[in-house]
Amino acid sequence: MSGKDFNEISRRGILKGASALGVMGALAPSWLGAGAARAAVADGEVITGSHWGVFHARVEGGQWTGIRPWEKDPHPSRQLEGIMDSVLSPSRIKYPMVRRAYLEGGPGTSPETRGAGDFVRVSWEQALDLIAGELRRVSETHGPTGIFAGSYGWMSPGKLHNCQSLLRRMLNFGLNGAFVNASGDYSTGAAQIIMPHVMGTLEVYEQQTVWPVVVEATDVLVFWGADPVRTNQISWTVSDHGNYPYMEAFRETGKKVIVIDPWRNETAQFFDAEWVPIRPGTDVAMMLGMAHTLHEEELHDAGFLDEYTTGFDLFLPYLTGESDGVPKTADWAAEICEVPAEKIRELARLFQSSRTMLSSGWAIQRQHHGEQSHWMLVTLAAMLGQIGLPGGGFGLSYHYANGGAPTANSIVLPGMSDGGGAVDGPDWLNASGAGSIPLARVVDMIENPGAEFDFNGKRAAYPDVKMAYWVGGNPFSHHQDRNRMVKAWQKLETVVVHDFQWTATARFADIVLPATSAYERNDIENVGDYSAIALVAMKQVIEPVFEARNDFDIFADISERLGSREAFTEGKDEMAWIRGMYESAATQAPARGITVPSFDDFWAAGIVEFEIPEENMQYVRYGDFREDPLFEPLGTPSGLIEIYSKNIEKMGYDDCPAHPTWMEPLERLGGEGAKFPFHVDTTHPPARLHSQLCGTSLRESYAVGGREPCLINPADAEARGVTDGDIVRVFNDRGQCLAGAVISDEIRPGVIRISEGGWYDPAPGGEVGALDIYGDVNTLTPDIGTSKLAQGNCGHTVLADFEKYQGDAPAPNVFMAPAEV
Ligand code: PGD
Repeated sequence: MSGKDFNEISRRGILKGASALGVMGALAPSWLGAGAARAAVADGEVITGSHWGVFHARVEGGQWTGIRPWEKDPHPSRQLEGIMDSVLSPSRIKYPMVRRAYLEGGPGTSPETRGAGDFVRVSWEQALDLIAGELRRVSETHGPTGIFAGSYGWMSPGKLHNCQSLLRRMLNFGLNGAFVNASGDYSTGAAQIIMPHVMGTLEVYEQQTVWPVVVEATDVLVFWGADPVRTNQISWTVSDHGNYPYMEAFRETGKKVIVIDPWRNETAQFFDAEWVPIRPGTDVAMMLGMAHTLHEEELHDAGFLDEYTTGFDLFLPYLTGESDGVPKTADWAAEICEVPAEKIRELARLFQSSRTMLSSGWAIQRQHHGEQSHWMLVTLAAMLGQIGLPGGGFGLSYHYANGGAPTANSIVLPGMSDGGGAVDGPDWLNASGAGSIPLARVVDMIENPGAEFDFNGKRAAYPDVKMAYWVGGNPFSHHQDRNRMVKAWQKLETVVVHDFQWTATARFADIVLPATSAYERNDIENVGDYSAIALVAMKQVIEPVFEARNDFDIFADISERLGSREAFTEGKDEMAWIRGMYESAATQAPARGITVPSFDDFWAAGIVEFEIPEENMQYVRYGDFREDPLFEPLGTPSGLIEIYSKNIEKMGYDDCPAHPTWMEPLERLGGEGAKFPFHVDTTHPPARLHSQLCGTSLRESYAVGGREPCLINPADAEARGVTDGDIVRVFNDRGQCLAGAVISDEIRPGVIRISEGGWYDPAPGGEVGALDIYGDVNTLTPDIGTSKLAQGNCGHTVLADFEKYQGDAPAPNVFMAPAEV
C-alpha cells in the first residue's frame, strides 16, 4: 500500500458528507441560525481554508452539500471528508449550556458530577452574565492568579478568529491581564527548550534544507521516529501539502530510505524503506552506540567538531566510558534498544560514507528525558560532519506542516493581538502580578498550589487557580493521565469552555458555549506554514448552526460586561479586521519587489498566490554557518553547536546533565522493574487531527467494533488469545480503556499502538478510574515533566497490558450530545 493511496482523496470529486446529511439533513430548517444572512452565497461554491488544505464548499439553498479540494493542492487529504460532518454532526454544541448543579448551587457545587452530562440549556444573556460575574468574583476574591487561561490547543486556522488570542485579549483588556498563562506546547515541549541551548534557535518550527535539494543531494534519507506521509496531511495554518510531490520524486530516485520506528509506519510503506524496529524510548542509546562506533573506527569528522562545535571533549569521556565506566558501544546500545549491534555499526558506517539526512519527528522528545533525543541526534549529525552541506545533517520538521517545501515570496499576515501583558515565563510577573507555567504541568499546578517547580533555569511556585477558561483545545484528550486530571479538575470552582463539538473537555465543564466552526464565519490565512505559497480568503460557507456564535462576538459581549468592549473590538467588525490585516501585510509588497491585489480584488478572487524565488529552491539549513561560522554564528553562547552546555551545567539539574546522556525513563520495555509487558505507541492518528474529526463519519474508516483501533503484533495477540476485531481492555495502574484489536506484523512484538486523540468516554457513572469505553490512550500515560529543564509532556512513555474484553462492551456515548433539558 502506498501512502498516497492511503491518505489522498480524489482531486476532482465532490464529496458528499453522507452521514452528516443523513443525520442532520432532516433537521435542516432548524440548524440554520436565525440571524441576517452572512454566508458568502446561497447557491454556488465558496472558497475557504482549513488545517487540511484549501477547498471549495458547495452550497445549495443555503445548505452545505459538498467539498471539492483546491485544484492546485498537490495532495488533498482524505480528512477533508470529515469536515462537513464535524459541522453538522450529532455531537455539535447547539446552545449555551450550564451544568445543572452549578446553575443551582453556584461555583464549586458538586464538582464530582462534572462529566455526567447533566446540563441545562440557558439563554446567551444568562450564560454571558454568569461568565462575566464569575471572572470578576474570582479575580476579586483570589487575585491575579485565580484564573487559568493558558488554554492550549490546535483550534482552527484563521488570523482573526484565533480564539486563544481572543480569550487573552478579553482578559488583558477586561481584567488588566490578571490571569495565569502557559508557555510551550504539547508538540515540542522538550525540543523547543533544549534546542536554543544547543543550536541557538527553536529548530522545530524552522525551514529545513528544502526538498529539491534533498531529492538531488541526499543519498540516505533517515526518518527517525517520523511519519511525514501521515502527518503532513495537516498544518497549523492552511495546509499546502507541498512535501508530497517531493516525497514521490525521492521515491522515484530509488535512493535509500531508512525508518527507525517501532512500527512500519505509512512513510516506511510509501518508500518501501528499510525498517529498523527499535524499542520505544531507547533512541538515545542507539545514537550513542552509533557515535561510539564512529569514534572507535575514527570515522567521526574531527575537523567539523573542532570548527563548528564546542564541548565534544567533555562529552567524549562519557561516550568512551572513561567518566562512568560504561563505554557506550554498539553492544551496550543493542542490549537497550534491541537493534542488533552489527546493524548499529553498519548504519554508523553507512551514514558516514553517504550524504545522509537525519530527519526526526517529535515523538522521541515527547518522552521522559526527551531533551536528550534531539540533543544526541544533533551530536551524531555533528560527528558525521554534514550539517550545512546540501542534503546532509539533520532536520526536525520534515514531518510537520510540510517543512522543507520551498518558501514563496509572500507577504506575511499579522496575527490577532492578545492586547499585550500576556506572561510567558514561570516567574515573570506582569503588572497585575499574574504568572505563567510550563503548559504540560497544568494538572500539577491545580493539585499543588504553592509547590515550587523548576523550568529552564528558573524556579517559581504554582499559583492557586480556581477557574479555568478553555477555548480551541481539548485537554481531556491531549493531556496525560486522564484519571489524575479528572480528579484535579474537581478542585476547580468554575470551568468555562467554548467549542463547537461536545468534546470530553466540554462535558467536564460548568459553562459550555457553542462557538461557530471556521465555516460559519469569515477569516483570512496563509497557505503553507513554511511554503507561504498563498493567502486564502476563508469565506463563510453557511449561516451559524443553531445558536452558535463567533468567539470574537462572545468575547466582545463579555468585554462589554467588563467595561472594555471598545478596547477589545477597536470599533471594528469582522470584515474591517480582515481588511486591516490584509492591508497591513500588503505594505510589505514593495520591499519584496512584488505587487498584490487590492483587498477587494483579493476577496473577490478568494486566493492570491506567490512565486518561489530561485534561491529559495536551493536553501540549505546552516549553509551560511558552515560557510562562515565567525560571521554567521549560531545564537548559542559560544556561537557554535553546543555538545556541552555550560548554561545547563549551571542549572545543576539531576535529570538533565550538561551533555547528551542516556537516562533510564520512568518505564520502558526491558527496563528495570517494568511492571507491564507492553509499550503503548501513542502516535498521531491517520484520519483525524488530534481529537478533531473524531466525532465524524471518518471514524467508520478506522474504528474496530466502534472503538479506537489497537495495533497488535500476531505473536502478542496469540499469547493473549486475541483475534482480529476483538475488543480488548488495555490497562495499567493509571487507567483503562477499551480498543478494537487490529492484528498486524507491521508493529514490532512488545509494542501496541493506539493513536492519541480518541474521545474520552468514561463508562456511565464517570467516577475517577472508570473504564474509558471508546479508547482515549491518555487514560494510560503518565503525567510527569520530561525534566526540570523543559517540563514537556511524556505522552510516549507508557507501559500497559491488554486482555480480551469479556462480556458485552457498552456502546460509546461520547459521539452524541448530552440530553437537552
Ligand atoms: P485538538 O483535537 O486539535 O487537540 O491537543 P489539542 O487540544 O490541540 O483540539 C482542538 C479543539 O478546538 C477541538 O475540540 C475543536 O473542536 C476546537 N476548535 C476548533 N476550532 C475552534 C474555534 O474556532 N473556536 C473554539 N472555541 N474551538 C475550536 C493536541 C496535542 O495532543 C498535541 S498538539 C500533541 S503534539 C500531543 N500529542 C500527543 C501524543 O502524540 N501522544 C499522547 N499520548 N498525547 C498527546 N497529546 C498532545
